[in-house]
Amino acid sequence: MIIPKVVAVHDLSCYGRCSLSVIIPILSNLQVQVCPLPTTILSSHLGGYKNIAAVDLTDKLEEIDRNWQNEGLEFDCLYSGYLASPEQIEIVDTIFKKAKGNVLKVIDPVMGDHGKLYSKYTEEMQLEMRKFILNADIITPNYTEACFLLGEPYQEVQENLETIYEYLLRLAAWGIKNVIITGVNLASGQIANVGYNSDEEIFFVNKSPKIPVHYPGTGDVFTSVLLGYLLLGNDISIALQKATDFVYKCIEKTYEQQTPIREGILLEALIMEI
Ligand code: PXL
Repeated sequence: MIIPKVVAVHDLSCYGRCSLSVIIPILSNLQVQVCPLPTTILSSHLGGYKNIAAVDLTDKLEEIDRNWQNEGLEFDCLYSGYLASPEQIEIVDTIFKKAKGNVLKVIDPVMGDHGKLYSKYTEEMQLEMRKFILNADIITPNYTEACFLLGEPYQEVQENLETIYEYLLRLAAWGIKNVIITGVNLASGQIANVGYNSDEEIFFVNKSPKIPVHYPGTGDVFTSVLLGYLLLGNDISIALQKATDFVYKCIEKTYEQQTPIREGILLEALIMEI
């Protein structure tokens, strides 16, 4: 039995169901081994809690990576998400660049949502992120992040997907094989996740009904499910459908329970349904 190994370069938010707290259980459940490379330990995620306690692990990233190399460890995939400073982006960029062989590189360029950058996200980090994503085989920006990467204005609602197709082609033209833009708000009242594979020159569109709530961590859930299905050998259209369906189910079931939004989706209740 071959279990794929993923290096997951993300923060550990200890409360609020995002980043490593959802990535590890989801990928494990899909029979993928997660080797966390934790960038920061935070008392919670940054979306709704005050006076967050943090341990910055920037200095440890290279040390952990060196140790793994000295041990001769090999991985099938590098997967990064929220990075907290330009230094972290630079270090992770070096780690991605020196990965040898057939290593799938997945970058979720976590920078913001709802038309705004996260409060700690500086102009410099945005520029670093633009360079860093050039390492990727797959990127999964949400619509807000796609706008920031391309320097385009944020629009609350899309009449159709023409603009999104254009954004996908522009990002793919940077040399990124698979680009997926998530959370596109359509005038029809639906939410779309839209992908493009530049090898086959095909678009993928998955739509789900819009539920009027935004839980933190759903981007991490989405990309983890997508990645798990890809590493199990599914093609991207199947993986995208699985990720879209699971995130929708999580939001729908969590919304029914009316739990605090900042606590994220009820992953424990739903994880067996991935
Ligand atoms: O889910 C993305 C994410 C990751 N890490 C931290 C966050 C967020 C989103 O708010 O605050 C620390």
